[in-house]
Amino acid sequence: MTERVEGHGGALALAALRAHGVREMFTLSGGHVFPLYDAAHTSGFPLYDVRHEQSAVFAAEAVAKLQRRPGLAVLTAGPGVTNGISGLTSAFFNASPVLVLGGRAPQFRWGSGSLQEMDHLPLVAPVTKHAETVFTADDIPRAVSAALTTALTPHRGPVFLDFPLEAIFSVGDADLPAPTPVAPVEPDPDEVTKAARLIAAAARPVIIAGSDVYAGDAVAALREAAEALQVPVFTNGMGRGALPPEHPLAFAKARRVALGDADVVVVVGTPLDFRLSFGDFGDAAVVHVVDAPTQRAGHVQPAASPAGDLRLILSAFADHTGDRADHADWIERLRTAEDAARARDAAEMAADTDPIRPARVYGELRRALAPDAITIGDGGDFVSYAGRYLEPSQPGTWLDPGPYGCLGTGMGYAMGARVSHPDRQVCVLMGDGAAGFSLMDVESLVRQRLPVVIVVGNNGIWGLEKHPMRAMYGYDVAADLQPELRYDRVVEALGGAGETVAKAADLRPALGRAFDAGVPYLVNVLTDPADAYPRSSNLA
Ligand SMILES: Cc1ncc(C[n+]2csc(CCOP(=O)(O)OP(=O)(O)O)c2C)c(N)n1
Ligand SMILES: [Mg+2]
Repeated sequence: MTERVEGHGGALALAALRAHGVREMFTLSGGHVFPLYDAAHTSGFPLYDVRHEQSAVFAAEAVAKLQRRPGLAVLTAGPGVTNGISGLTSAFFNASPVLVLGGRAPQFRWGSGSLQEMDHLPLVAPVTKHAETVFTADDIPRAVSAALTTALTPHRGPVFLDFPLEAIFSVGDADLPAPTPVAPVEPDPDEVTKAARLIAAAARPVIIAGSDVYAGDAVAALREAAEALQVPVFTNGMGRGALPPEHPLAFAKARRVALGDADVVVVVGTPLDFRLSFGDFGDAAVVHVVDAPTQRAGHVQPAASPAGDLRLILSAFADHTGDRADHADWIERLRTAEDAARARDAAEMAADTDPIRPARVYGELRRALAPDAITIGDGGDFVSYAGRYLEPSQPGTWLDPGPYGCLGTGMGYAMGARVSHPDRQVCVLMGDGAAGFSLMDVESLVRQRLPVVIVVGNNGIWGLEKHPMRAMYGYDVAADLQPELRYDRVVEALGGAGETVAKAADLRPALGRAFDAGVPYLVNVLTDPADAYPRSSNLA
C-alpha cells in the first residue's frame, strides 16, 4: 500500500522521514534548507538547533546509537556540510544509521558561482554508505526512503542526500514508499557450526562483544550463548553493560590475563582494530563474528568468521549440542584476577590526594550515577580513566567516540542523549582540551531546556598528547592549555551553571548540586597534570 504525498520538497522529505520513524531533526540555520524547517514547523515535528554543524551530526548519531533508529541532521549547502564531515565519518566508523540532508546550490546555474556552491558528493562518498543528489521534488520521497533503508541495513552506517535549491523549494507529488523491514542476513550454517565447535571445545575461551551486539539487538542472544557455553565476556563500545557487572561471566579488568592466556578469542560485533591488538592474540585462535560479510577482517585469517544477523549466530551458539569442555577453572582464574584488579581500583577511586586524581572523580561519580544514566566520554586520558573506572550496568548507556576517536562529540552527543532519554541522567565526561571543541553548544542546550551534567577533568594540558610527546622527545610543544581555567564560568555565561572543585572532599556535594540543577551544569575538577593514563602507545 503506497500513500500519495504532495507539497514542496521539504514536506515530501519529511513525509518519508516520518514514515521511517525519524522523530526529530538537528540543524544549524541556512536558507538552502528552509523548506525542511517549514515542513517541520507547520507539522509540529521537533527541531533542535546548534551552534556548530558538528554538534548536529553528533546529536543525530547519539540518537541513532542509543535508540537504534535513524538520526537526522540537516545541514546547509557548502560550509554546513563540510562542518559536518567529522560527524559523518564518526558515524561511518561506528556503523550508526545517520541521515544527513544537505542543501545545495541551484542546479540550473551550476558552475556560475552561486553562494556556497560546491559538489558535496566527492567529499562525503568515502564516509557514507550512499550519497546522492536528488534533482527533483518528485524524487525526494523515493530517495529518502531508499537512503534510510540502506542506513539501517547491516552493516549499518550513515547516508547523505543533497537537494538543489530548486528541487527542495518546488512543489511536487509522489508515492510515499512503505518502509521495507530490514530482512535479517542469514549466516552460513556451516561457518556457524565451525565457530560453535571451536568455542565449545576450547579450554580457555573468551568473548569480546562490541557495539554491533547492541545495535543488532543481540544482547539477550549474547547472554544465552555465553551462559550455554560458559564463556567469560568482555565488552567494548556500545556493548558495555551487555552483561550486568554482577553476572558471573561478566569481566572487565582481567583482560590482560584473559587475552594473554586464552586459546580461543571470540570477537563479536566489533572490528579487529587497534583496540583489539589488530586481532593478534598470540597463539589463540580467533573467531570473528560480524553482522555482514563486508566486516570480515582483511588483515587476519580467523579460524572461523560467521557473518550475518548476530541474534541468529549467537542463538545458534547457545543451541550448540556437540561436545563441550569444562571452563570452570578458567572462569575461576579470571575471577581471581578480576577481583584483585577491582580491589586495586577501589583503593584508587577512594584516593584523597591533592591535586585530585581522575580515579577519585569516578569513584564519586559511581555513587552519583543512576544505573540507567547515559555517560558520554569526550577527551583523552580523562576518558580512558572513565572507561576503566565506570562500569555501565545496562547496555546502550555508554557513548564514546568509537574507533575514529574524534574529539568534540561532547555537546552533540549530550543533546542527542537528552532528547532520547528526557528522564535519565546525562553526564558528559570531558577533557579540558576536548571542551574547546563544543562547549559553545551549551548555549543550545540552555536555550532548548536540555539539562545535562558536564564533568571536566581539568589538567591544563592535552594530556594524552603531552605525556607521550615528552616520553618520545624529552620535551613537548603544542600540548599546554591555560591551567585552572574556569570552564564553569563559560557555562554560566551561556545561561547554565557550574563550579570549580579543587579538593576531593568537595566532589560529592558538587555532583549532588549538578544533578539537581535542572540546567546544564559544569563541574570543573582541577586534576593532577602529572597523572598520565598508563598505556603502551597512543599511536599503536
Ligand atoms: C578532533 C581531534 N583532534 C585531535 C585529536 C588528538 N587527540 C587525542 S586525545 C587528545 C588530548 C585530549 O586532551 P583533553 O581533552 O584535555 O584530555 P586529557 O588527555 O588531558 O585528559 C588529542 C589532542 C583527536 N583525537 N581528535
Ligand atoms: Mg586535558
